[in-house]
Amino acid sequence: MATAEPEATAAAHYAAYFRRMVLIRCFEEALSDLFGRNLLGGTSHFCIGQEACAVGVVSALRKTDWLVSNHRGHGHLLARGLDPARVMGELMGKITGYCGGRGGSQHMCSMADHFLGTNGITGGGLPIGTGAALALRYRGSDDIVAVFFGDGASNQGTFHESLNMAALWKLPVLYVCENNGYGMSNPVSRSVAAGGILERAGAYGIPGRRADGMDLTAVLEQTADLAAAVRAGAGPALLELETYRFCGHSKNDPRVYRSREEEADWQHRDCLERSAAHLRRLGLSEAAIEALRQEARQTIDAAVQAAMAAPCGGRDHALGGVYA
Ligand SMILES: Cc1ncc(C[n+]2csc(CCOP(=O)(O)OP(=O)(O)O)c2C)c(N)n1
Ligand SMILES: [Mg+2]
Repeated sequence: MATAEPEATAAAHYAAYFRRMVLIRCFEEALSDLFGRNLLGGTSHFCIGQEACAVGVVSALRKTDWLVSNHRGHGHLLARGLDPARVMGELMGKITGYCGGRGGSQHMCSMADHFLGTNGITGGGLPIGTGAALALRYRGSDDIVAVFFGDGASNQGTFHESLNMAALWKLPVLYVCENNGYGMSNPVSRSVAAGGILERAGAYGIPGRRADGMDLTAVLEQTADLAAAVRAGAGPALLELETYRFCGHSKNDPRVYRSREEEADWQHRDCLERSAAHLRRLGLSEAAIEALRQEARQTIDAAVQAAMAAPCGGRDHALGGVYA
């Protein structure tokens, strides 16, 4: 981070970030297990491998800054501090879920947490976040918006339209691309022209950075720098995070479009392992690190139990909030 912290404080902060990343991974592993046992229907997009992106970006922002997510959004929700039992409840269609179980994985929002929603439409969050930034400007707020999207979404028209307007109007929005190398089975090398996502921002005069999305410290630092400039009125910025999803695109993806060797290379860069090593350097014992992992696992176990025990809404509940 920009300001130097005393060592004990730095270790405590970093331990909290690490615990949050483990929490996200445990959540996704629990989901995978529930799907495997047919206790959950439909599908889901796991963010295993990308946890440092969610936790690094969200932790470097204020709690009052607004977030917009995409279809791979569980990490973003949990990084903001939403209750895992209620996120799980939403996935199970329970009334305890953040949208009463009506939205599920890809349509989950919490206005109280300044979270404007996950989104199943590729690139759909970009104009939402850009519009929210315009609204903040009208209100005279110094909060900003961060929009998460993928490399595939940068090929959508919404990406270009949003960046164009945000640049023209100098809107307080930070575009965060989690470049995990693929949009479904399509590699970036075959789908993204102009060099990369960062270069595309440059075409609109939008400044940005490219950072190692597997390195929590790098994500924290780059986000803090860019967010400070956006907040100060410099206009939009873009952060491209190089990352990888260790899992398939969604629940049933045999991953025939990439090699096991490539996956192993990225596994060696696992953000959880690297963060654990950093915690050791900061003086945490192996037992203390294991306790953080254990605590996260227990929280997720309890969240699954609570979500499973919660009721589903009836017919009237399902129609609640329908106005037309
Ligand atoms: C408008 C639209 N087109 C296609 C899809 C199908 N789809 C779902 S996810 C996805 C790939 C998105 O890739 P990327 O933006 O890189 O995100 P990632 O899945 O890699 O996190 C596609 C094409 C969709 N949901 N919406
Ligand atoms: Mg992608």
